[in-house]
Amino acid sequence: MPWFPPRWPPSDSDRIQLYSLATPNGQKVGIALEELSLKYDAHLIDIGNDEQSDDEYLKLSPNGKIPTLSDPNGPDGEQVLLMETGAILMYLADKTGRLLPTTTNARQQVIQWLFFQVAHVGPMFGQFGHFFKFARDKTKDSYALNRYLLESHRLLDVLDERLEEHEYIGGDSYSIADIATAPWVDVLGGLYAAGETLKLDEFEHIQRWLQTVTDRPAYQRGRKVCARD
Ligand SMILES: N[C@@H](CCC(=O)N[C@@H](CS)C(=O)NCC(=O)O)C(=O)O
Repeated sequence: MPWFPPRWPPSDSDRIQLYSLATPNGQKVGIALEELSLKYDAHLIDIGNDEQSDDEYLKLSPNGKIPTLSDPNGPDGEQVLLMETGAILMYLADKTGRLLPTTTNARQQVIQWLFFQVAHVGPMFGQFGHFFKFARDKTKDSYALNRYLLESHRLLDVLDERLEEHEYIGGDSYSIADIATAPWVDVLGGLYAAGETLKLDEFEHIQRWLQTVTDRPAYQRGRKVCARD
């Protein structure tokens, strides 16, 4: 029998359950679920109120972070519980046979850039946003901000070069690597208001790609899943 956290009961116990908040990490899974036209229940986990540390939530995510996903009808007839967006996106792609190519080289390219996002883009842009926006008044020392600013800029260079040669991050087609990366690039000029500081306009290939991705109706619906307002 599938287990559901009593604090966040399903509306339909056959559906995928998403536990999330519309931060860049949370948005990735909402966007993928919308792109794949999967039916799901969305539960807002308010990290501002420390709901990610609730004992029931920790059974979904031992690391106490959003988002998490539960599929009560996993492919082997067993419930699948997952934390970590890279693992969740790969699971949804494999479940549906979409957004991840099947030939070895093309598949590994997408996985490589997906790992690049979760290992570098997310953590570094997140630290940059912390010191640039959220903790601006907490320290007068510019060391941390400069460190993450330089590294974020360097990562944008890497992405821009990749997108000069390929239409999408993973290669020729839209994939989970784009879904993982776009919310993190979007937030720089959006909530972080760091467009000028990072000179985002100068990354012409990123701008072309970001426009194409954010124009997708599923992206626009998915980014609002588990939004506070
Ligand atoms: N590597 C994780 C990162 C998840 C993550 O950092 N989530 C943040 C929100 S964007 C969180 O839950 N923060 C709450 C906390 O740190 O207590 C993933 O890709 O899923």
